[in-house]
Amino acid sequence: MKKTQNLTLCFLIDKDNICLAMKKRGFGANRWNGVGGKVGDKVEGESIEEGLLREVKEEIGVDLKEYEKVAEITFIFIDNPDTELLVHTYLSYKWDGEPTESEEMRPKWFKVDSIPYDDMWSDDRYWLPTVLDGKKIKARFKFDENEEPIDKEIEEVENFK
Ligand code: 6U4
Repeated sequence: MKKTQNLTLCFLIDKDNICLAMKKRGFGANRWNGVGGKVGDKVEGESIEEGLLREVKEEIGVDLKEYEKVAEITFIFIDNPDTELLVHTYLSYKWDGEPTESEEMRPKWFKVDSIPYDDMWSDDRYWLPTVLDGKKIKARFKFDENEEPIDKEIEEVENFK
């Protein structure tokens, strides 16, 4: 039976700057990424949005005030074919507080035209520019044992159901 694990991912945007965070430990360590994590793991029964707000606060210490869902991305790993990761991805333009380092993440602002794709998950270059351009997408990536995408599908959508 296929299992789906819901996760969240959020990028703060301030004019032409984007906040990325260096993952200091665990899954995806040593890469720049948005912030987020598993939904329902630490807090049973939480909604996707509750999970989003909780993880952003835990990882970089900010309270999101306005955010918009921009992507739903499914990741499948060839060595773990029975579990799909479903990553609910958001952009936020309004929050309280300053991004601050935690045990898990070290945030840093980058110009949107110099995003360090070589030091990020290898799928990001295929979809992040599109969502930063104001579009919404659904995508699906399959990774090989080296976490390189061997299959990708990306479609633009009007909205999410
Ligand atoms: P723990 O360590 O259990 O507290 P948690 O913060 O709940 O972990 P974690 O670290 O597994 O969850 O979250 C992974 C984060 O990485 C989520 O924000 C989703 C994101 N992510 C996973 N695969 C990704 C990929 N291929 N590309 C990408 N982000 C990915 O851009």
